[in-house]
Amino acid sequence: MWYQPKVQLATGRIIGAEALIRWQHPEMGMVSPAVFIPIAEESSLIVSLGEWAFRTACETVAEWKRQALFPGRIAVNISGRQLKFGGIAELVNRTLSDLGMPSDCLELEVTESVAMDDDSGMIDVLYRLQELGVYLSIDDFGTGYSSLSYLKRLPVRGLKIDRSFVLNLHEDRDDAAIARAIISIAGSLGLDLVAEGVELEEHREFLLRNGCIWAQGYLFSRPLPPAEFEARLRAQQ
Ligand code: G
Ligand code: G
Ligand code: MN
Ligand code: NA
Repeated sequence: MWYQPKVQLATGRIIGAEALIRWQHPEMGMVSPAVFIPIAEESSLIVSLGEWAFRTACETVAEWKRQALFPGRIAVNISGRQLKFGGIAELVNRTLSDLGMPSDCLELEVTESVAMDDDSGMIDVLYRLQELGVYLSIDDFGTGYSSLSYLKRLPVRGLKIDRSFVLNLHEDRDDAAIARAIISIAGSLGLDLVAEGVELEEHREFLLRNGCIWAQGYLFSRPLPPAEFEARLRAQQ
């Protein structure tokens, strides 16, 4: 598992992290999760892989918390199949109690298409997670085909503006308008907002000027192996 800082846009200060799975293959080199997660999702492998990813991220962050190094929440990506069939609430409950980690240290990111799945079993799982005190956020916000009504229906606390809207917002009027609209939706609904894919100073300035407070992206840091992430945490103590 690697870790990408989530930062305060105004200062660059780390306020949390997203855990991202990595596969160093002996012959193929680094294989992207964009390649192997969809394949794992075709079978029940996603459940054991997801459990490993979740547990590893929580163990690492619990240790950083013990050393008072890590602020805020660790965000873990959860796929639709994991939510539906993975016994996620039990996994969360068991892992947090094993590690003595409070549930407000944990965030789960689910994509918009997963959150919109009308399956009532899915809705129940999200409410069970909320009851456990887990923070839920919508990943890649704006890319699913959304009616927005699901935001009222589900126990969602935060949104992540998809990086496809951030990439050109300094030179594309439509992307700029979409980004402003998402900032406004989050504000009106009382949801937290993180902008993804912040790569340029122009992105940072635009987002700050338009009221976005938190971000993630290469301008601040790429995803880092745990030792490098830990060094960043120590450097900002
Ligand atoms: O980190 P990277 O950009 O390579 O990730 C590509 C995709 O893989 C992203 O959509 C990301 O959400 C997903 N991903 C990364 N790590 C995990 C993980 O631990 N579990 C799941 N389900 N998806 C992940
Ligand atoms: O789908 P999800 O948001 O979980 O995907 C996160 C992925 O986005 C991570 O795998 C990470 O490698 C990638 N990522 C993070 N920051 C940036 C960025 O600034 N630019 C680009 N192109 N990708 C990024
Ligand atoms: Mn994510
Ligand atoms: Na995303």
